[in-house]
Amino acid sequence: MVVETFPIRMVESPEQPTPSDALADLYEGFEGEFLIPLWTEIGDLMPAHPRTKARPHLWRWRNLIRLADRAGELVPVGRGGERRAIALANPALGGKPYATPTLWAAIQYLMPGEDAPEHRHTQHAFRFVVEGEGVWTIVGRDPVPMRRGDFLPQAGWNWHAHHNASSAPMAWIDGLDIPFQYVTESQFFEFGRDEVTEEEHATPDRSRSERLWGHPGLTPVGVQAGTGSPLLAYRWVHTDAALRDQLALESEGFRGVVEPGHALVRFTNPATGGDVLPTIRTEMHRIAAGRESSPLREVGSSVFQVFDGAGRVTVGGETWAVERGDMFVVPSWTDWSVSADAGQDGSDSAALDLFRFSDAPIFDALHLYRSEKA
Ligand code: GTQ
Ligand code: FE2
Repeated sequence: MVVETFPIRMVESPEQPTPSDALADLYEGFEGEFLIPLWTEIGDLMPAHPRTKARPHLWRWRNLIRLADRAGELVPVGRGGERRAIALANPALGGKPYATPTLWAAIQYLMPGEDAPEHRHTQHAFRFVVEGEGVWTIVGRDPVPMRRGDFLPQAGWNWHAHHNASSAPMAWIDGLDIPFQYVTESQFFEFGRDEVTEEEHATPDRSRSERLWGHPGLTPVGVQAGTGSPLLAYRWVHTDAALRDQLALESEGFRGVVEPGHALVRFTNPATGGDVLPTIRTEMHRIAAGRESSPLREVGSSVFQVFDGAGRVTVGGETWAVERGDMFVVPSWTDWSVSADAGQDGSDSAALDLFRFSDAPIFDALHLYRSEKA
């Protein structure tokens, strides 16, 4: 039988006991009994502030979409693999398909006429569309159209399938709390029906969920909302108008933005006003042309996707010029800031729009969230 041993470090240092044969014996005794002392581990276990294992990293959309297109040609989608989804793997997380220690981010791809089969899982999920249209995600038998700029949350344990009803391939991004549920060992998964009905292949312009829950400030009385947002699509027209109004109010001299030149909206659950998903916070940022956000560090990790415009992003020691579709990671307690390129004519059509998702609700719920101006 192979007994795993824990390497307990005996080192020469003012904070450590003086190395000796007797100390080596003691440490061997610990190892034999599967015991580890705090004093050799404390620096790593209990640092003064979060020390992330993840690394800032940027994925270029042109590369993501090129490789997803190729996967569309070579890789079938169906039962077993479930989804033609390709995960962003943080280069510092040991080859795991994790964008951050808690978050999964992937590009998913469906060919014309294809179906991704029905299933459900405890992992909370969402879709965000940076370009294209033609896929309906069918959530609890409600077909929900997906188009550029739309944000579509799917709280855990809802049945869902995807159907491309158009004659062109479509790509979008998925965000899930797969790594968080993996490390906390809380996942469940079930296969659904192998095929959804013809009725569910319907292509309505709006989902039933939007007809119930998609009217600002109006809650349908007598309708039960489950876990996470009952509204299954947040449409770009609304998000865009909210951001435009914030910046317009600011330019008119009224209070309207989180900081000068930076409009910010959070996607919220209309039944509670809280985050759309129990473990994932999602936001849309708009940085006016030529403006920048102030550097910030926060507990928890985020993934961003550039929705529109061009600018510069600084995360930790890295700076990148970014454009539409590019995705990047901000690890925990890592300084980040963004700036929008100056517009040709000074018009705000050159604003930088950034979709962001993070694990903040987890830390909020546990009273662990902190932020600091860098
Ligand atoms: O679309 O249902 O990227 O279950 C990962 C797991 C997408 C999905 C992913 C999933 C899905
Ligand atoms: Fe899924």
